[in-house]
Amino acid sequence: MSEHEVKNLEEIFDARIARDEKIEPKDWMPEKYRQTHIRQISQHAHSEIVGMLPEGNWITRAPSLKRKVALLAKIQDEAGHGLYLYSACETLGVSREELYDQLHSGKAKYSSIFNYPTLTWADMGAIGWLVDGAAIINQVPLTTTSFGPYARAMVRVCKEESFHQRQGFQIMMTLAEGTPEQKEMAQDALNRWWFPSLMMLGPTDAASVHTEQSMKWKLKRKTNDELRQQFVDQTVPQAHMIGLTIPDPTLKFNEETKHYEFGELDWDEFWQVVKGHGPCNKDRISARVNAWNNGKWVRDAAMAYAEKHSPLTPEGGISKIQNNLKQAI
Ligand code: BYC
Repeated sequence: MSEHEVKNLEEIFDARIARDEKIEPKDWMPEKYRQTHIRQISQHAHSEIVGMLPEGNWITRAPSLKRKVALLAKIQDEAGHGLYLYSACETLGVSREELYDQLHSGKAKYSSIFNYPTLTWADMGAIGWLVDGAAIINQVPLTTTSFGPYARAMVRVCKEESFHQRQGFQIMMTLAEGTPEQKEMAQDALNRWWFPSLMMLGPTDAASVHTEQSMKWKLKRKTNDELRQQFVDQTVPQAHMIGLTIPDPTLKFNEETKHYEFGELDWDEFWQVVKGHGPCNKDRISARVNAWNNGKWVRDAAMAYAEKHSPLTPEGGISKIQNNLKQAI
């Protein structure tokens, strides 16, 4: 393609973005747009799948059958989110195997938040309330993102995340209204998950390398700092409502701006975790790699079954059609 033709296509593409049209997989798109989407959507998919692990740790120790059923359902939802997102990513021309390989080899990132340990049952409440709460704030704007398959996946994901957030908040509320020990457990979980949840929304706008371009492409609709402020403004009153204290002595409500002001986050800790040196990074990756290796026989069996029953193979459909024909004659 000549330079002139590419420029022409770029102009058409930019005009479509300006008109808020959805870009679909077979449409022409700049290579950088495609690569940026593969990066973000695959990181998002990996986060959903790795995010099952900290909660999976508590399925066998949930305090009642009702709590166990709700937690199981939530974790299964996360698996579903991962699958929609991997499928959306595949429409951009990358294979599922490549994406898994990037995760297992440590090349791909996933959300920093899932590299922290889940020490008590209250952590299940804190994850639902804070982590899924932050995820909703991040993902609602993504329902109007410019790439069609990503936007559509986000609509369903956000509905399910709302249930997750409520089940988490309900766990925290029950603990906060319980015995002094239970309330202390809830407060301890809030103390440990508050700052990692704020950092989950990404580095400050000043340090964010992708925000400017992603906002132009309408991949991102809000900046990391805007999302973080929205999360703080929404969550602080919820903590007050259930009698818990946000572990930030500098936190204060600004009557003029109508926003909460909060303290500096520990960005060194954030980058350490992102680079693989958080408390659980190694455990998370080895759990995924083991699951992949141990699941090989299931994938092989599923492929053998599919081949046997495929209308395109002699053992499968064709012989079945022949048998049916013979019987009909
Ligand atoms: N952790 O330029 P920036 C869930 C990286 S799962 C690790 O601001 P961007 C759930 C970033 O990738 C929900 N890395 O990037 C599941 C970039 O590095 P690369 C997960 C991070 O993309 C189970 C560099 O830092 N949600 O809800 O413009 C149970 C510079 O950052 C993080 C999503 O994935 C991080 N936290 O903005 C419960 C949402 N933050 O790629 C719950 C979709 C940044 O250049 N993703 N980095 O090597 C996004 O919205 C955006 O990608 C982000 C970052 C806001 C996260």
